[in-house]
Amino acid sequence: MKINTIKTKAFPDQKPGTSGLRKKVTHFQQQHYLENFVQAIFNVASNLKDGLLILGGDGRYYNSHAIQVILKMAAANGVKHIMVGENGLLSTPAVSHLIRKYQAIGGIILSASHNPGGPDGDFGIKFNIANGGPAPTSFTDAVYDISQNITEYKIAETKDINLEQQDTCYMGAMKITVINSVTDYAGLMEELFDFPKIKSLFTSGRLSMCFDAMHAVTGPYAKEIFSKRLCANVGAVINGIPLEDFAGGHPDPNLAHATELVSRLNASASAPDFGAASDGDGDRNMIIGQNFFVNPSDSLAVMAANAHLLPGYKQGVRGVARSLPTSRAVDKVAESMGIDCYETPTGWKYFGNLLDDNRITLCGEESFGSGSDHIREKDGIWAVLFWLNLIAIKQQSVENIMRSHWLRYGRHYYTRHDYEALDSAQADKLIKELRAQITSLIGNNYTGYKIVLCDDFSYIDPVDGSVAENQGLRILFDNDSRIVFRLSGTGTEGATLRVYIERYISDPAQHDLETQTALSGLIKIANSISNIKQRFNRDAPDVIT
Ligand code: G16
Repeated sequence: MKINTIKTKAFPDQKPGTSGLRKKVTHFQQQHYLENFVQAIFNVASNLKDGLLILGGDGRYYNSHAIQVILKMAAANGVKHIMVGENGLLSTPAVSHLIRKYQAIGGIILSASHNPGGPDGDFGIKFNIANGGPAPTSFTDAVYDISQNITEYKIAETKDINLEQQDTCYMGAMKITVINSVTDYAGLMEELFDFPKIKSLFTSGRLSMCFDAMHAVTGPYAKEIFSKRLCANVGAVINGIPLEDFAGGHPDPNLAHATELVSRLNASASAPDFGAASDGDGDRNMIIGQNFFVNPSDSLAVMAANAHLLPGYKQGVRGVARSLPTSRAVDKVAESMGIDCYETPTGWKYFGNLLDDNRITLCGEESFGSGSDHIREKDGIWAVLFWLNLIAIKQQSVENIMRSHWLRYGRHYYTRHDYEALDSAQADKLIKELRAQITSLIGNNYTGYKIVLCDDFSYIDPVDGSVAENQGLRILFDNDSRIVFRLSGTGTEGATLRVYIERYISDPAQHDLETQTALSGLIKIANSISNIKQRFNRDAPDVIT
């Protein structure tokens, strides 16, 4: 096998964001762009030489091409063995599990998560380390540094590998195993949850469900687990065939994008009892009941309060963690259970050390992500199974489970307002100006809301002492309300400003308010502090979750 060393030039924009490198497909299609970044990964993860690498993606446009390139570059860089998903498909949680199960050195996941796909859509690449979790900042910084000085990369000159069937072959000395994308992951789920109990919900006709795979990677996982192993109702999985462009959709499991699912659950006659959706690479989840939306922050709180009832978590919950902008619903549960609750920056990578150090069992984010110590990624199908198992135990609807939770712990009304495709320089200026004035806001009164704390969140990892600064501007009010401003680290067009708004109400008589109405006072305060509408000439947010 001939190995070519190709001369190249650095690209200035290869700094990974919240979750890997995400750009337009057309950007990745520039000559050497993908190869430069992959070579930088191989240089940093030098222990991949002679080790095992897991490789797969969410099936979006450019996935197949990128996999063949990475296989050839891996062979040229001395990787000993690669396990790759059939047809190049592996969900992000499945990769995390495979890394742990087969003691791989790491995994490369090709995905831009919930971002749209297709030739004009987005593509992405991320690296997960040996614990199964996203590479920490020290790793991604090193990759970026190398990408800035790269002059050449190595690639084998050989034919493409057939990924359409499970098989073992060699590329030079490198072994390639094409594996079933679902089997190992489905086995792990059977260990964690009471499958017979969930199955009896379906076979007895007590529950019907609808899972929207959004034409992304979870289709095959959902069909195997919900339809085949759990015998869910006919039509339990919709949009279950992974497509390169997600059928033109936006594979983001929220009320704005999972519209087919939402309309099915809201149809009064014949509506399924339980609805769920996942995103492009299968790590996000949305849970809904009939005419009822479960906020992701609330979902995490419900999980923390009830995990001990489920077989995989009967030892109890050691501790929990949430990202800064996630509502503090889980904090209330942790407080009542007497366990630790960690507040981390946005990004699943910040949970890795807490999980490895056995400080937490569950963690989650407002961005439709929840997970546990079973792997080191958030996990969409896992979250759906968690809720199904809980319903089977409690024999209650989604809505009743949520309402009983609020009754006990109070309700955290919560919303996120996204302003997308803003001019990046203007968005940076806004954050800079807010940062400059933030401490002076303390003590200010806005009709019933008094500011008691204002800062730019920074985090010291309690395990390794690493520091992450400037992670979001948070404003706390004396009545437990909160506003957080930060810029997204996952967009590919201009800047996305996220405004997170939260209000706590313990009085059950006020648990039925419409969310935006309940938060209207705080929404006004957020705008008056930041002046977003006038600055960017926007009447309303582009997306509200
Ligand atoms: C990624 C990260 C999450 C993060 C989310 C939003 O999710 O893994 O930890 O919460 O992005 O990040 P941002 O607010 O910076 O856009 P995913 O599902 O896109 O990989």
